[in-house]
Amino acid sequence: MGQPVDRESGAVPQPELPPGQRLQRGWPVMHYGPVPKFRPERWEFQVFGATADGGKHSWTHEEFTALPYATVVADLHCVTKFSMVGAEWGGVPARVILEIAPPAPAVTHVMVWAEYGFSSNLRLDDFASERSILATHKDGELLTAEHGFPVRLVVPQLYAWKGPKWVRGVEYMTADRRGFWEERGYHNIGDPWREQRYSYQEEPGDGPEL
Ligand SMILES: Nc1nc2c(c(=O)[nH]1)N[C@H]1C(S)=C(S)[C@@H](COP(=O)(O)O)O[C@H]1N2
Ligand SMILES: [Mo]
Repeated sequence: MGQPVDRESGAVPQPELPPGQRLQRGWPVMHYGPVPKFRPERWEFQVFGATADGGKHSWTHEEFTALPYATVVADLHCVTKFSMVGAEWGGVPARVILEIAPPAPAVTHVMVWAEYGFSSNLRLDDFASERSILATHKDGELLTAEHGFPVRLVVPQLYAWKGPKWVRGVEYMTADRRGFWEERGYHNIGDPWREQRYSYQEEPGDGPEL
């Protein structure tokens, strides 16, 4: 059984994409700056900021990869308009981190930090969503260096820049603050289904003053 083909047009139906996106074959590499070199002995994953116990939590690479593992099938939507669909991401659900290193009750947002100071801010609810995952694998294989090894965040309901590659930590915040691209003209929330691409589209309440 192949894909169903529309008899009149001969077209293969496309998976449903957010407005303005087009399907990309293969998997492009897209990021700002160089690909960091992974040094396991220096790597740790940290949770800090407004934690419930006031302390900082950290895991070595070995500890991080021993955390509960799950898979999520999700698409990547780049704001430059390509989408990569149907990937199976494997890794540590963001919810696991929120359970083992809980935020203080006043936390509303998180800043996800990556190598070289790259960052992206998310509403706590987006980070905490069921399908948000700190991925170590794609389609059953370890991520490659250029796609974010050892860990990248995937938040299926947001544009892909909201998912840093080479993640090193999560900062719990009691007020919103803009991350790297959010300070540079991209939308503070970044919902692809609402085409929230650029900060000039923001409405009052969508983000901190620019
Ligand atoms: N650390 C880091 N992560 C990043 C970026 C970046 O510049 N730095 N770019 C984002 C953007 S814009 C996209 S589209 C996706 C691309 O992921 P890919 O290269 O695996 O396709 O990574 C995101 N994660
Ligand atoms: Mo992107």
